[in-house]
Amino acid sequence: MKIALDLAAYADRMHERGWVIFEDAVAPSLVARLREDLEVAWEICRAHQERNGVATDADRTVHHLVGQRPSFLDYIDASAPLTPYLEHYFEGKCILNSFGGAINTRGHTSYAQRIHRDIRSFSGDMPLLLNTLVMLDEFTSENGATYLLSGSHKRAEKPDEPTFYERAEQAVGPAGSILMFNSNVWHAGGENRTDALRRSLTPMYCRPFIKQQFDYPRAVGYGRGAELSADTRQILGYNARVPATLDEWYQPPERRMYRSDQG
Ligand SMILES: O=C(O)CCC(=O)C(=O)O
Repeated sequence: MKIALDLAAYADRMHERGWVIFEDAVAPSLVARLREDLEVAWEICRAHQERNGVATDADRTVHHLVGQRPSFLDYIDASAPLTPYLEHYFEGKCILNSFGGAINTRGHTSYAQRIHRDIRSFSGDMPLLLNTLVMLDEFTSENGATYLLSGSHKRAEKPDEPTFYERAEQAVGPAGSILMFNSNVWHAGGENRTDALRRSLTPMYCRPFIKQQFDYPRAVGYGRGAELSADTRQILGYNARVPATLDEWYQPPERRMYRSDQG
């Protein structure tokens, strides 16, 4: 992964607008594998959604991809160059909060196309949650590039719909670009008015003391922690786990489930 934006410019944009795009960040070969695996993940998730009666309002959305197919874990590995940007935003370490995706198609809508933000409690200046969206196809105004209202991370109130669509900008970029935004920013997926797919991944990150939406270390396997890179182990949450037995609790600092450097 290559990130062309320097940290000072990133910090400035995140402060003022609340979002940035890292253009062409993900290698085309990995983008191609992620696209293929997204289709497989859709079949897997769809079967669960249908079995449990929650297959509405979903327009081919998928959830908790790490562990479903190898390329999703490879993305976490490849995204080590994001760490300085993530740590700058969080003023310290962070972990993966969720890792979903979507295959947006003409004529279908999903919950992500309503004006929303992904943190239920406005957190103001306290960085708790951060969205990313990996463009697996080129994002254009025609295929539904995400709308974001710049600066809206500084206000608690939801903008009304006319104001939002009058002022919001669309995050356009070539396939392989990463949109990153403060989770307090009001945003909405756009409508795909083309016959081509608009595919995305949406890894979200949080401070390590916040509960993950899925227990990624358990899903990947506690036993596999040692074979992962230090960055991947950190991001998946291996350093911020909850002990479930006294044996897991009573451990020397280097083997604790929740490490002292996690905030
Ligand atoms: O699909 C999009 O463009 C927006 C995704 C979104 O709203 C989200 O990840 O919260």
